[in-house]
Amino acid sequence: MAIKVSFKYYPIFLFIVAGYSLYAQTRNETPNILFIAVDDLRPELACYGHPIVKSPNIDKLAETGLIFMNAYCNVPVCGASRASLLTGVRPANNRFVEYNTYAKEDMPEAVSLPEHFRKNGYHTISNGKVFHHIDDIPESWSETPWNPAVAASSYLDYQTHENLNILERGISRGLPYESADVDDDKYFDGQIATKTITDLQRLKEAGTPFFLAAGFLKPHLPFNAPEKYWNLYSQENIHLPENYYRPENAPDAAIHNFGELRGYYGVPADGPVSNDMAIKLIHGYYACVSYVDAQVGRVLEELDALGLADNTIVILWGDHGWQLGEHSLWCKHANFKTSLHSPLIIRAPGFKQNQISEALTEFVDVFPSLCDLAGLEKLIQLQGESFLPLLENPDVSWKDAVFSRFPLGESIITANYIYTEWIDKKGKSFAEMLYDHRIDSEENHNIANDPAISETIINVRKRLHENINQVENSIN
Ligand SMILES: [Ca+2]
Repeated sequence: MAIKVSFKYYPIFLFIVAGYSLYAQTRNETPNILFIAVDDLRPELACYGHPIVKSPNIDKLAETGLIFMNAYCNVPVCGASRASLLTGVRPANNRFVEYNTYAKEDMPEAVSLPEHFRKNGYHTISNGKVFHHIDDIPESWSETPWNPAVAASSYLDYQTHENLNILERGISRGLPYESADVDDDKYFDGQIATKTITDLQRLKEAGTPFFLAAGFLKPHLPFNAPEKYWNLYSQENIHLPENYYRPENAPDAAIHNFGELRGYYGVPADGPVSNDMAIKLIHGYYACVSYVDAQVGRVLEELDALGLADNTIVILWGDHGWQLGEHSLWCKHANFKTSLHSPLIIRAPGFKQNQISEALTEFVDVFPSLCDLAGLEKLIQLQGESFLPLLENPDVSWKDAVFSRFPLGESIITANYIYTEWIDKKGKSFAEMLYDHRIDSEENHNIANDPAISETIINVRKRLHENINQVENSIN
């Protein structure tokens, strides 16, 4: 596999790796990894500047670590994004494309991130949704992966009579949300937190280094959460996005019919959802974010209580963004920033607290970064760059661009622009869009056809195609 690696940051990188290795040797400890994935979580968090959402526990993690303000997923759909992040390999035309991707099928030779740690003496555990499929790359785990949704043969997890009655009528899905007066552990994510806490206690006793993954299932649809989290928000403070419309000059390829949402009871088969339902969807998303935040808090509290926090790297990520009505869209599967921009927060022992980085990072960077932090060899398959230098100095000069794709749309994100070109299977370009984030951060005006910026288009397209060629050429 021929991967072209940029050595632009190599000297500073070597310096930091040497420094960190010395630090690790001084401590004579191998860091544990607490790996927290949150399904469909976009940066709808107070620590990312959201004015309403209550996320005190993830905010606290950010305050004690480093928050990446400009992290992007490499493909905005569950299975493919997870397969890419967990192998450190970029998605391509025929690799990591769909929601139901199996990493082991698309890339049988790949070694997964937890597998690499396991082979280096770590005890690795998978709770909840980590890979999209619980049996993907089974060599990853020291214990049989556990997911309460798989055990229940359903991710729906409804608790209210209203939704259970809908299912009893033979309808495959209930409403896209519910508020139930139940304890946290009645829903799956509470159970995932409880299992993870029990594992932490067990791992503390065992004393071996661990890679413990907790994959929370919300805020994925349906937006089911205990009532107390709905009650954190007053519906009168929840509004449709200002750009609840299709962007000016956006190509048809940019817009989809949010089929994932339409599978739920009460959602019209075509056309927009009612404004009442739109507000409830946003309210439900917020409630689920706060519910998951509380579960993350329970796990982090236990990490502290057990005295493990000082020697455990904590990383939290959402697998892609989500459209909460922006551009008239719901769900993911789009090439707008709202579908690609994702939370990424890391806390590593020995590094400064309360750090904020505006650097462009992408999910393929996670695997090599954790290798560096744990002092493990970086595998030749890895296509991202370790962001260890950003932990040392969040303002260091960094990547000039990151890349995402779905499914025929190839996107490049730079400091100023996001550009997407749709290319059919024969290599023919058939649509494009460009937004200038300096003057149009919400991406409401596609200016790809504006002659005044034709030179910009040429430059970003050239850079995008360099990456596409590099990725496609990396496939055996
Ligand atoms: Ca997802």
